[in-house]
Amino acid sequence: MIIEKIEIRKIFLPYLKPFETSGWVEKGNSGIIVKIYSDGVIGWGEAPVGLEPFYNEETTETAWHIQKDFLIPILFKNNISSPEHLNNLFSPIRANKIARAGIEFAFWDLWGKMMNKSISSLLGGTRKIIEVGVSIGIQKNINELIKNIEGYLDKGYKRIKIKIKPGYDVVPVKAIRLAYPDILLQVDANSIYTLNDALQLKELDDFNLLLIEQPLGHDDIYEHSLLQKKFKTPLCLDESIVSLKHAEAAVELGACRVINIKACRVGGLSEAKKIHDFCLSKDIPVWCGGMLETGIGRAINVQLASLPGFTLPGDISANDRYFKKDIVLNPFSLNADGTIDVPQKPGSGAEADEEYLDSVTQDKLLLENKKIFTA
Ligand code: OSB
Ligand code: MG
Repeated sequence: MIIEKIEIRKIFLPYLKPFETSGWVEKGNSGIIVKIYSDGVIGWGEAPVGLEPFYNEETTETAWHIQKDFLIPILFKNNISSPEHLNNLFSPIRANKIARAGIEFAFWDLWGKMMNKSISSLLGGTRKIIEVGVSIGIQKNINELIKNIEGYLDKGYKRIKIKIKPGYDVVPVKAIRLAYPDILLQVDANSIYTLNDALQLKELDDFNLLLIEQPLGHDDIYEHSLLQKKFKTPLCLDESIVSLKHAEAAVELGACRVINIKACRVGGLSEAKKIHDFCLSKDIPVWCGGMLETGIGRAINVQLASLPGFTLPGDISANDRYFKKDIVLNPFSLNADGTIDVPQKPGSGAEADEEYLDSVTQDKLLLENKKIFTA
């Protein structure tokens, strides 16, 4: 398959409210939206990067650079025979997984449309509906947090995740359990703690949490294995798992009992599928994480979460939990039972709202494949 043209754009799509984690605040989606053209068909992808390198090392600017100067030239130089082939072509580029994934997602969408199959069916998905939850940022105070949770439970969300940090961990969890003894509840620390804090964290072990996500270093596996031994609650790794190799190391070392799979964090859907298959073979439950994506990236996550090993609810909420208006014409809505339907049409299922997309675009670059005109 020859890619004839590719368009990348930086967007800014404000969130309903700023999203605060243990280490940073995001006011809106500052990702890169990718549009690729081949033989009259168009594929859409999103690299969900932020303005600052606080989740991982990537930013909007680094992803733009890697895509423009390295990934797109590779795309134009080759006749790409499959998503796996694309993955092999991109593999000499170290790290920069979200930049890679943005293009890989667009290729999968295009590939699905050409094959006339949903990404879910191409990956071996088995679910037509997926269970989802909501991830709630750090709030001003506990009252505000409980009010937020109440609102989401009223809407039908069945699983709540809260962000925690030192000084805002045991107290909010205790308050939630007092108000809602039985809801599915989990916490995410985004790498803020050290092994020395473990004793304080140990209190979290008594609240029947589904899991504790990424308590220690963003690049650590070993110390998590020491911590997991002290906890009955499963630890779950997010930031630390950037490839299948990392997933294998983490599981073999006992660093976690659950893995959060974000296709963007591992370079795309092909690698995500390999991690899923490995975890399924080891009885490690996985769930689909999120990066506050627009409807374009969200559609990719929904397709991935249809695979059989995704047995825990994902951080995939309906579009209206994030944005007043999204850049797609067909946003997801939440079913009354806390699920979302998996689109069955070819590709990711997302339909871009190009007019609105234009209005939130900060910078745009259209590159044409000169090779096809000289061939
Ligand atoms: O660590 O899971 C995370 C958002 C941005 C960056 C990292 C994370 C998150 C979330 C939100 O928790 C998940 C979502 O609703 O998309
Ligand atoms: Mg996380």
